[in-house]
Amino acid sequence: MTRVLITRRLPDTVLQEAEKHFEIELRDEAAPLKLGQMRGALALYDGILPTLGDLFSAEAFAEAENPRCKILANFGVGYNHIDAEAARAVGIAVTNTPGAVTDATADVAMTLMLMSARRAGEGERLVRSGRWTGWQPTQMLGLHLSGKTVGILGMGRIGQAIARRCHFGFGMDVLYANRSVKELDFPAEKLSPLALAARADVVVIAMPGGSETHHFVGTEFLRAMQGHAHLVNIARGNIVDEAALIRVLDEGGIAGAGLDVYEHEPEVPEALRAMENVVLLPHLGTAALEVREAMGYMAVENLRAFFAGEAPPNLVN
Ligand code: 8YV
Repeated sequence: MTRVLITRRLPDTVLQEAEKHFEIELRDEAAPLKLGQMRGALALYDGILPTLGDLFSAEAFAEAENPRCKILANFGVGYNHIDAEAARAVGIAVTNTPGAVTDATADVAMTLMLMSARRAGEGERLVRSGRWTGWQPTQMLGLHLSGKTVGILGMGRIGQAIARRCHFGFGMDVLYANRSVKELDFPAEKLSPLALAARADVVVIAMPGGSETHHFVGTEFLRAMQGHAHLVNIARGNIVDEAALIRVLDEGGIAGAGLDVYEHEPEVPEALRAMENVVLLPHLGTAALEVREAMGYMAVENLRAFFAGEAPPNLVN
């Protein structure tokens, strides 16, 4: 029987589905796999279903010559924690779960956009503190989103879902920066990242993580943004140079930020946590039961197809 390691507790329905096809080993621990455990797992299991945090770097594969493991079926669309090329070099396929995460992640982008622009986190803290003294005509005025301009970095599935919400739901103009021009079913203007930064009232990061986009949003980009503008990141933390973000927020270079992801999760710099104009969520992008189930089913289907000798639907390497 094919042995598969699942590195974290997934919804029961997903585990039941996986058990129909494989002999499952469920690692029921909160912490991601450590390097030694990864190397052991590559030797012991035919397939692994890893999650965010399981850092399969080139080092993890370095000692694996012809490993027993032939596939890493990642739970999630972002697989920048897996060195897919190093995996391929030792004969391991890598798959992900695109599509399943799109709408939920776009919804969290809108949540952060609204919370940051309309100062919802700050307002909630005021009420909770018991220090709210009552409605005032000029109290806690935020940025009105209707008719404003959103600039989206990365116009893949999630970027497009965010753009649709902004355009059809909020009547916003859409700018985007992307390597290629996209055929879109809504109006949107493609610009260079810096031109986008200068014109957008809200910038949303929706590009893939990884070494190519490391610190893509740094001092130059942030200083190009308008003083009343907000930054939202639902992609990967290290796309933003967090130290630069703190500096530019401190200088008043932008009005606020809404973040779901961080450079060194779960560490969030004290300076960010202390800022009233920053909304901080604990990587909630796909955190809804049916979404996690859909992601799990996709990962299991990738494993099933692979071991049945078919091409896994979401092969990335
Ligand atoms: C997932 C994500 O929850 O799909 C992704 O890339 O960032 C998340 O929302 C996470 O990756 C689970 O492994």
